Amino acid sequence: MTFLPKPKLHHPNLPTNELGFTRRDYEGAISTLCAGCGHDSISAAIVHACFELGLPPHRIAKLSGIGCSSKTPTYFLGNSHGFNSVHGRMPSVLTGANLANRDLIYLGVSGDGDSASIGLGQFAHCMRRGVNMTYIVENNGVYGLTKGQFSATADKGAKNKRGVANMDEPIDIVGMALQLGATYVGRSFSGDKAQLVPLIKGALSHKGAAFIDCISPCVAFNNHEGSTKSFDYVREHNESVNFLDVITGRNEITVDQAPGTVEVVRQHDGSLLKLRKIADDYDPTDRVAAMNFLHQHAARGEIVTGLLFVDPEGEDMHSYLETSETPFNALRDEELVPGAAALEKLNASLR
Ligand SMILES: Cc1ncc(C[n+]2csc(CCOP(=O)(O)OP(=O)(O)O)c2C)c(N)n1
Ligand code: SF4
Ligand SMILES: [Mg+2]
Repeated sequence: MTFLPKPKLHHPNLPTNELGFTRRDYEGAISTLCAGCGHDSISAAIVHACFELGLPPHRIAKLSGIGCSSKTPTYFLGNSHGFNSVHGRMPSVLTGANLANRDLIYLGVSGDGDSASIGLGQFAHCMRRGVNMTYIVENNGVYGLTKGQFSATADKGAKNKRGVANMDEPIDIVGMALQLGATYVGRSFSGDKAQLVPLIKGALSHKGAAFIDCISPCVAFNNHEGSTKSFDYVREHNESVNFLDVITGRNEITVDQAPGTVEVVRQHDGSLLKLRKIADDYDPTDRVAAMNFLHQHAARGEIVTGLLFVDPEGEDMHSYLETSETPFNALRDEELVPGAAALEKLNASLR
């Protein structure tokens, strides 16, 4: 069985957000993933982020591909729109939905196999087109659903459960997202909720392509010694560049840390990203420097996490394409079918 509804009952005094919703209103069905799977922690972080941001669940559209990671939208945001697409095809389905209705908040959830193996082309084009979305890859370095084969993000030399080493070079999807023009790029770890929740909140508030690579250990097939995606390995090699706090609304904030250690970035929607620096030399608004930093640390075997790059003035696909501001489902017949005279005029302009 893959669908277990949660009982509707909850404590009457659960805290509510500005819309009057409790956290339960952002949950989904009971998870059927393996106990301890990193993906379940990411689902919990998504629920937490959407609750704290006070997002109306019916304004969110969650889309995914195929894999254990892509099953997770069933386990969060049960009152939102959902579409479980084909393996590696979430980005194009989401792009189409976004073109037809720019008013929804788009959340794409995928796996490392779904995005870096079969769906690599889809991932790349969605980033370079600046589709307004939050794109989360739940990265465990294996195809969990099909019993643990190495995916394209597995590190060279990493060993599988039987001790066989992966001999292919890994694809660094964070490096790719930076190079391809994503305007919000972060990496986190499913075991670090304090880092992951604000990172997701910042991404959901961002206008443009927001990408989060979240290392999410597969306890069934890739959590042993010799793996570079296990809980122990990631904890030991995690190099966080900053600590993020997201403040919504347009109120002034007070900066309580020593000058020079806190950076405040105002996003398009007025939300503020308050970044407490951990690495002194790290500038999250310099794309090229972020790429260099990432590669230098990767060569040392370190996994760099935090908000790695943000362009708060980033544009999205709609501004380049000058598409309809009104969702197609709200357009009237005469706007959708402008008639023979309009068609004739258009054809004449192309002759
Ligand atoms: C076109 C197609 N090819 C192959 C498969 C088999 N398949 C299902 S899930 C999967 C890999 C999933 O890996 P990932 O995206 O990393 O998700 P995880 O299960 O690790 O979370 C594969 C190869 C499929 N469903 N469809
Ligand atoms: S097989 Fe791995 S990825 Fe899939 S649910 Fe189990 S632990 Fe998670
Ligand atoms: Mg995987």
